[in-house]
Amino acid sequence: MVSIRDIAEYSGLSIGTISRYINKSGYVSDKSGKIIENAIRELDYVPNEHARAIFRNESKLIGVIVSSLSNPFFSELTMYFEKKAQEYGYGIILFTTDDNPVKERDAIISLKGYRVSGIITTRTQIADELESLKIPVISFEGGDNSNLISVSADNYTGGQMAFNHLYEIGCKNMLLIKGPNKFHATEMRAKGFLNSAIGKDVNVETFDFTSDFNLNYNFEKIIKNFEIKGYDGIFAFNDIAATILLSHLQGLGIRVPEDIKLIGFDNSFISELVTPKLTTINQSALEISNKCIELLMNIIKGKDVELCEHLLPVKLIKRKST
Ligand code: XLF
Repeated sequence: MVSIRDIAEYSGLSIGTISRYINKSGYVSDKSGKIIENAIRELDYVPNEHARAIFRNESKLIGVIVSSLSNPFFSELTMYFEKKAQEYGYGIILFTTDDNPVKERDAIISLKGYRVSGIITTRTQIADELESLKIPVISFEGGDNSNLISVSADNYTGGQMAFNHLYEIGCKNMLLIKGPNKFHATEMRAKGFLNSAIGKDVNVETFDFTSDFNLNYNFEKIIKNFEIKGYDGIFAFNDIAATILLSHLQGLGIRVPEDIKLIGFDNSFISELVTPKLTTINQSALEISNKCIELLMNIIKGKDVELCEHLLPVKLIKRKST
């Protein structure tokens, strides 16, 4: 392995000068810089990141903990986390948890071992433990009652938008497919939806969906209810739930939007791939990831960051399923 010592020998400059240049930790003249660049190229030198992390007690890495990559929203989010982190000269280390607190705890232990500079968590199940970490943490959908700095879409308004849209297009007998109780975001979407229905001439029923993405989910039970109760509009708590539902409805010969209107939440790429294209509430994975990384970088650089839930705007995207 080529080391700084080899670069020094090849270039005739001191190890101190080379180290200052590579670590950007002090003055090096332009002339020496060019000589060092040439030596690096010729010898194909790559800095030993492990050694640098140990020396600084910090790596140029950010730990990213996401629920699951099989949900397209989280894969988009992860892609943007990586892109934005790179703009600041950081890489990411990724862990997935399936929303399991034990896996999340294990991920944190590993990330501490890697000496990451900061951590971004999504839908954390261990907020109290994260609060006491000595590493900067930004929590996506961490909720408003933890002491973590969190970023979320404006889920409550999104729920209101979904209801208002179904109501305006004439739905009178609606079904809210609500996400798991443990997710703050889906609770807020459901609240916004249900509160908007108060005082209106509509029937709204709620179905508790216990997981995020599960192809083996018991749809039979829901579908039976459609036939009996004649729902005319459905709000599913995210796009992946909505699209799975769509395929089951179609399998049973129930037409969307003719028999039932369907709206999701996320505006992940899958919402445009299905037929009919899915009406949904946009929460921008790009804006969310940019905000998370910017806040994290500010904390890492010692700048003041407001300790609160940072809410990002949502938008109704009308497509063919309604
Ligand atoms: O936690 C919520 C539920 O699912 C998250 O924002 C998502 O919408 C992602 O699909």
